[in-house]
Amino acid sequence: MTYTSVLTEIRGRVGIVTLNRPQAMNALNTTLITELFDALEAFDKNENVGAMVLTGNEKAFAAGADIKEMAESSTFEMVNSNRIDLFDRMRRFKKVVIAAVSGWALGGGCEIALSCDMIVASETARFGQPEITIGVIPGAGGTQRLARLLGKNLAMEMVINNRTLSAAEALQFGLANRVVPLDRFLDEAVALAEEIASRAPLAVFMAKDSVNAAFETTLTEGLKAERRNFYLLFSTEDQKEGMRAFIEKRKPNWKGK
Ligand code: CO8
Repeated sequence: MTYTSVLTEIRGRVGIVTLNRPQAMNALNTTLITELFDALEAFDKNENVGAMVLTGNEKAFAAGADIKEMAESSTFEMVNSNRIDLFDRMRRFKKVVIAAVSGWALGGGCEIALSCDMIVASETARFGQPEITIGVIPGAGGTQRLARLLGKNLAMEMVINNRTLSAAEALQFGLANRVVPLDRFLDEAVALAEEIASRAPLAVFMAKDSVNAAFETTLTEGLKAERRNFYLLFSTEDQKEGMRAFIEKRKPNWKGK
């Protein structure tokens, strides 16, 4: 498939999707959002890919939804456009998606990073939800994910008063997994993804599914979901292989079955 606004590449077992509208700070117009999720979906189904990295450029991961595209839209048009609905596709990916963020991750750009499974940030990364400054609020999960991740007070400040987080603050408050020098942010994210890609695929999927359950349900239901996934893994060849390899003091050879 040929894309106009994203670049795709497979490095080792890692599928990399790069947002590529640098002239507009990777503002998320309909074409970019559609291509971005199509590309991730293709990697999710590709058996040569074990994990994915989503990135932008050094200046901008993404500066939010394309303001020029939606400026004159009515409520009716926004409801009927599928722009925000496209974001829901992020939750269906079975493989881990790591956001490699440098520069601005604002509005919808911050929301995409938040909906990835992990975030590797460069020292220059800056996260924010500036929608309030243009008369709206986050619409693709920002209020919910920031409140869960950072707690009510900081989320309120970010969403209501355009408080941005530096990379160091993002690390301190648990939004970013790690902060690395600017010239290494993509390589570090790819190295982390490569490590994840080398693990038992079904166990990775179950692990991701179980952690995500913590944000969806009560503790009792979450514990049940975890236990079901744990028991289910005993029906896989990889569970037998992993445990036998430990006992036989050798590296496991995962089959993804
Ligand atoms: N939409 C459209 N164009 C943009 C956007 C944007 N979000 N951000 C930057 N651009 C364009 C600029 O208009 C400019 O274009 P031009 O050269 O034609 O004038 C070009 O990118 C370069 O930008 P700047 O000259 O402004 O660059 P600076 O380095 O001075 O500033 C900033 C960079 C700080 C990132 C600044 O551009 C900015 O503040 N951008 C807007 C950030 C923002 O308000 N984002 C929130 C948007 S609303 C949103 O995301 C709602 C999400 C809802 C769910 C998603 C639905 C799809």
